[in-house]
Amino acid sequence: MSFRTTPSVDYVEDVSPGSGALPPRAWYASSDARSLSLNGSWRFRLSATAGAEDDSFAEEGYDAGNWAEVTVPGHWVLQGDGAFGSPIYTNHLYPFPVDPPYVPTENPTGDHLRVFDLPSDWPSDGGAVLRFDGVESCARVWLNGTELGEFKGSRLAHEFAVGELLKPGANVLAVRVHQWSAGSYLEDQDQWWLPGIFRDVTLLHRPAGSVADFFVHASYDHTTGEGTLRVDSDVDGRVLVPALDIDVATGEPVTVAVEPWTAETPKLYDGVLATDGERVPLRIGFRTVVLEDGLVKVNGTAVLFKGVNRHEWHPERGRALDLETMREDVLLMKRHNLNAVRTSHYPPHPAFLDLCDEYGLWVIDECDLETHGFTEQDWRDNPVDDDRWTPALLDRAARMVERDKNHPSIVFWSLGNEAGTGRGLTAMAEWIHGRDPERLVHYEGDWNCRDTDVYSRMYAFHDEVEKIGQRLDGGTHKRRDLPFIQCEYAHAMGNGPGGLADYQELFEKYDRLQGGFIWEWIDHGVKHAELGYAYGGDFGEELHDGNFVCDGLVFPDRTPSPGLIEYKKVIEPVRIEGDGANGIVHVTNKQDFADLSALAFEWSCQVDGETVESGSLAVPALAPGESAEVKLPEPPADGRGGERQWTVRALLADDTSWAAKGHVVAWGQFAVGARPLPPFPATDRPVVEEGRITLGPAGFDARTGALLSVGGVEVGATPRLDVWRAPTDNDDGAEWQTDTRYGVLWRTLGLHRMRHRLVSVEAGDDALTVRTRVAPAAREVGLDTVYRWTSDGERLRLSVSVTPEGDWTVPLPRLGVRFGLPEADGVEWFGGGPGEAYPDSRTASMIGRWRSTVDRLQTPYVRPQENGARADVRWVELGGLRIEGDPEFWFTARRWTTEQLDAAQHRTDLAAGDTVWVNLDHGLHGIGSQSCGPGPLPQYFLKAEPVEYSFVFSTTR
Ligand code: IPT
Repeated sequence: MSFRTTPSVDYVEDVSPGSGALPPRAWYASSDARSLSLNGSWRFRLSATAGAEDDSFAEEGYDAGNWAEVTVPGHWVLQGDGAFGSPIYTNHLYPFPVDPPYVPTENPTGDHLRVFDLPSDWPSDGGAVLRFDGVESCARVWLNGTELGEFKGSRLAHEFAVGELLKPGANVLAVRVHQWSAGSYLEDQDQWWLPGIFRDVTLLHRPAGSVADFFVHASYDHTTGEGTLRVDSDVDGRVLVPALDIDVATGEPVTVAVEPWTAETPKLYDGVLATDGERVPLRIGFRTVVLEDGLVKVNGTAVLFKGVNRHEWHPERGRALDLETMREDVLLMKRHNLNAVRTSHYPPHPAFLDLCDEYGLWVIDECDLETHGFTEQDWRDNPVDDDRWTPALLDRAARMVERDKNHPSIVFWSLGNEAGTGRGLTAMAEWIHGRDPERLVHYEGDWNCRDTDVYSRMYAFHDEVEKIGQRLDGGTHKRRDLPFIQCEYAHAMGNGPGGLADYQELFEKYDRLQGGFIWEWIDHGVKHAELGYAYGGDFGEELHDGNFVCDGLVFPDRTPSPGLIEYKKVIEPVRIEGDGANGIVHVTNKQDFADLSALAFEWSCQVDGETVESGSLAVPALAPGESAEVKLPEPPADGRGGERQWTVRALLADDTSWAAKGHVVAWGQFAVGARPLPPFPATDRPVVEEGRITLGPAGFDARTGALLSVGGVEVGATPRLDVWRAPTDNDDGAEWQTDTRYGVLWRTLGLHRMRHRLVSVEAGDDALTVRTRVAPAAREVGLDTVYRWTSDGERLRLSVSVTPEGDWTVPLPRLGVRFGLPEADGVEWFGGGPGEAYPDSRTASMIGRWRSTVDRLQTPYVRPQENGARADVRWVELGGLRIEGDPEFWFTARRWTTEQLDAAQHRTDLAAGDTVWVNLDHGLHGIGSQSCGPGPLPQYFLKAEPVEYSFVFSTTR
């Protein structure tokens, strides 16, 4: 015999999208119809299972006085200080058994209750709808004790008709939210699992005769300069666009001369859709998106996407984003020269798309769909290839397209991410193509491009991308005629990505390559009292993927990481190159639509990194793709024989909506001549006395050859060869990567525990020579290292020569010297800055005079790792010492050792010691993006080869 002891929760595991909700429609804010936000504090009760509690809480008069409270929008696991469970991070693994459509009995369920007063002047005519903009993952809703229905599709809007149920005075809204549901199988995105009502809840008045749904069709004919507008509306009305003298009936096309909308020139026309019942504001952007000549063209021009993948993230509020945070993302993107965003991997809060229309960003709007975990079972039982799930997939496609269809910024609809292939995806694509033939369809998972209008891939290596650019990649007939984008590339996890400039060069070289989208925008670190930012595993998850969730161009608090600064330079809209010796600048407009009239140009001339003269540079308002040569003034006289260079900058000529006048969008630098290197005469001879050797300003330990002091500056630890760096996420690489994962091999070889055997200390006529052999235990490979110290009486020169011995099958992480200073704080240098740079991420490093502090030199990656190197350093001053390099060197200083950095798991594991550790490197190995893509390209390898390099030390005190 079987009987039920719990209320029915069958809908939770039902593959259907739900019941009771209204059909999807455009998302908009009416000008005159009333609305009431139901955001705020709600009563909250958490149960361990879906059916633990009956539904009496939804009844009027239920006393929830002893319940806890949560803030809506929000995720309950991020509220209540752990009392409501914790977040779980997995990349693609389902954190429950793969047994579709069933979910665990342990299914955290949050009952939410909100009693709201209907304003006394709330109109009594017409109807009302209750809108949920996002609830993860399944909700059942009651108003005043009457059940409205249930729904799934976490990042999609759902509305219910509630006009009949509303009452004057107090109304009781009850929402039961289940963390897991059949819908969870469709939402296996690489992110935290975060249940809750995480987007707005709004009550909307729907006056009689109000707009139900409408579709703005606004195309642009680049051959005539005319736009055609037609607004289809379920309810007849008129369409008014005052600036264009448009006043037409809905459904009627009208053609007039317009300025088109592009991401570079986001011209929006304000309009109104007026029906008997309401006025709806329109923001109309005229543009036409087509696939033509194998290219994605907007308004007749092929577009180069300089994009990023954006997840919604806030370190305290998770995916519950406020408008200011969304605006901050858009402003940061615009200020860093990005022109495109893929809303990985779900439709964002609709307000974000308004911002993209307004500020100008091309958008790939992606459906809330990913079934990645099925890859673990070779995609068996994948919901996208199982007809029972197709209604849910079509519901998701429709909810995305209908909600977002009026945004000019959206050029692609994306079916979802990492869901394999199957009939359900084809059905989605067919439906979308039919509903909106004016946009293109994207999906990465089908390399045959059966359903898509673009060949899209992720993390393709440079050589393959080049082959695709040359159309030598084969593929289906259909694919061969399609343009190519990388919907994800350059994995920005930890230090990196490296290799961006090399990708960009390919994108610019081959027409078929229409750019890409960096993975990803922001680190999803969760703010944490003890750890700084928490990542996978920090909440004791059974399965997790560690810090793979921190792979963004900005840190969790949206501070740009060096990767974003590098990307900004790599994708700058103007290329500024020059011939410094002849004083010629070559300027190219690399934009697709705008001329250069928004920019002003400035030249400056530096001697030894310090600007001595500057002025403005007249550059013609070049059309897209055009270039010009412009003559620079005569360089200032070479009075003190320093190193002279030009810097030319392109700045905003006026304030824009996204940055102020003077904001630098692009720059170039070119040397007037080579860096002069004065000779260093070795005039002094080492003097040996009572266990100590004196050479010029320096003292050494006669037994070990260790440097003890220079002038008055005590050296805590003598400069000695260093090859180790705390491996970056990109050094360690992802286990599936085909490139060699050197981070792992370096440790296996023992490069983190090199031993230094002292061979000899020789005080000669003009030099102190210390010979050593540096090698790891258990290995025969080694580095013969000779330190040769000389002095001109005032200064001290160290020349290091390194000769590898044995069979070195790996590149070196770094090659240089490391030493310790007892104290140092302020740092000044002449070289690359102001930020971090590595061999394949150094494009943004600008030569100049820079000042910082040891603390500020650190890049605080969420998981600590190698960071903070400055490139091309001619000299640096810190801790009372001045160090000049021959040749230029890489400089790093930190208050902890590399070993401590290597051991740290979170920022808070790093504590300042009493020594400042300084690395002066002759070479560094490249960074690459192997945490999900290729390692460094061969030209950025630091090969073990014989080298010699030197430094001159003097004191500044
Ligand atoms: C790719 C995913 O699409 C994305 O969501 C994210 O997980 C990214 O990788 C890595 O951070 S899938 C890739 C593992 C092939």
